[in-house]
Amino acid sequence: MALYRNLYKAGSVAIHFHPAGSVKCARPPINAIPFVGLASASTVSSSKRKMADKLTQAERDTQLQALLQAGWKLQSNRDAIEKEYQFKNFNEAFGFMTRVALLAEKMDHHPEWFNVYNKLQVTLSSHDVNGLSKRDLKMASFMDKNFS
Ligand code: H2B
Repeated sequence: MALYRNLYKAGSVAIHFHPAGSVKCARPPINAIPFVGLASASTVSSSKRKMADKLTQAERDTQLQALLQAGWKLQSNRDAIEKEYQFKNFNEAFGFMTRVALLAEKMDHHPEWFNVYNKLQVTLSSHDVNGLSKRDLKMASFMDKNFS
């Protein structure tokens, strides 16, 4: 490095700097992120929309029932579902958690979970509706689909 610095000072090396904007950055500058936060600037508030997300009895009887058949369990003290996944090792468990985390962030809906080595206990519920919502079903189905 010192050699390069000296050569650079001496003017004998053409160091190529990437012109602004030419380097792909994992995180775009904050002012380049389209602002979607005002998507809720419609007449319906986001909390009302989230309430509409609450599971109907018909959805409980069909979609929730299907998840219970697939190993999810209703908690006794709370309108929430839980499941335990077991993986080959920590790498597999954490890879799975990473894939789920990306969806969770996109949906702004985050699982409660606990991981030790190859085991993962997940609880899904929606705080804003104080119980199960369609988001929990979507998250649970995504997890089951991605579990191998
Ligand atoms: N995750 C879950 N599981 N339920 C929610 O109701 C919820 C969430 N709400 N993640 C989001 C974030 C809320 O706290 C923020 C403020 O929108």
